[in-house]
Amino acid sequence: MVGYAFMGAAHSQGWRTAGRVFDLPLQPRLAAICGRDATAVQAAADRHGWAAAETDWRALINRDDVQLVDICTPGDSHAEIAIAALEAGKHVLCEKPLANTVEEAEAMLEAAERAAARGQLAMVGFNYRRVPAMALARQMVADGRIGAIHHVRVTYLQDWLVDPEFPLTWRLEREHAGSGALGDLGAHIVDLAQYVTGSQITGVSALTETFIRERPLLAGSSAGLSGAASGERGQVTVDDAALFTGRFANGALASFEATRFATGRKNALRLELNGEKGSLAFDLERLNELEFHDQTLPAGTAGFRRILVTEPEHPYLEAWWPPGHGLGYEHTFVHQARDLVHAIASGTAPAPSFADGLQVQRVLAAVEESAAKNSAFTAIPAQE
Ligand code: SOE
Repeated sequence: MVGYAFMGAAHSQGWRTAGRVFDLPLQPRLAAICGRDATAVQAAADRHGWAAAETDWRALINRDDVQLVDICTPGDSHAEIAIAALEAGKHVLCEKPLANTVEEAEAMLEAAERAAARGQLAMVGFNYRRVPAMALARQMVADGRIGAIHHVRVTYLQDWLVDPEFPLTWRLEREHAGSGALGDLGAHIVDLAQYVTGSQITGVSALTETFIRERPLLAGSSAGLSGAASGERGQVTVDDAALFTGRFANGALASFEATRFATGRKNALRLELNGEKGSLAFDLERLNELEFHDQTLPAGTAGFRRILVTEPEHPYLEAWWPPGHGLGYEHTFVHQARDLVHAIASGTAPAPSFADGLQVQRVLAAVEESAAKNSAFTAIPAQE
């Protein structure tokens, strides 16, 4: 693994737990973790159960005891590390968004395609696909339970930037993060909406805004999302919020909202689909539930009902607790590890692929292009 902050910790937990909960065809071995600060990376190795610590990612990807490289660094290093790891013969898992630009994502896909010919796999870490209720929603859509979809409504709301004194961490710098709420949160909901509907976004009209343009610089390194502020100030170079409407290839109209300024909303991802035969609604803050309205029932008894997604027949639930004993955020990373191990063992291309990651990147780029032209409709080239 390269990187050991928030996502590194979440992925580490996934790798450590997957083989203890699920019967896996291969056992993940936490060989080595890498970061630039020798003391901090050794502490991360000890805390998360990695056998060794490295301070140079090139040394890590060339280790003989490493077969899979998991990239949990800021977006500006994804392309370089992923391409080098694939060229070094390793499988790759890369945290979302796949890259900071469409060009980088294209180069990563090319490297992944060359590596696939040698039997190597590459996957993007869109972990919310692995919420059981989201996998169930996708199945229900594919089974025709809500029929043709008319509306896709998705929001991802957080509030950790509303304080103007919150320091200028890497997530607020374009050169490191690529974009702001758009790439960090918008990437998730674009991927999730395309995953659940099984259809792609073909164009968008967007607005973005940076509400606070100057913030205190970081005094040292960041921890989690935040860090200590210094006396100096610097420019915020990414969006704080992105709103966009879109069209799907299946004919649906969609609306998306991604913001870090929704006071009181901590990690509020909501998705609602309205189809000719019914609707589905999901709220990440109640992630063991999926709401379903069946329009084919008599009007007098129809209406949203809550499916408690904790039955052994539900996706991923066969190995967990008895019905009603719910899961949380961290389990999505366990499921991600499980799915990738199965893909590696069977030699099957995993999803979301780098092609899926590139498609999301194209949507993000179209959002920025549209916002720069005051919400002009911006088409997205179709992709296999
Ligand atoms: C911060 O906004 C963040 O940690 C994202 O970077 C993650 O991808 C998301 O899962 C939770 O919020």
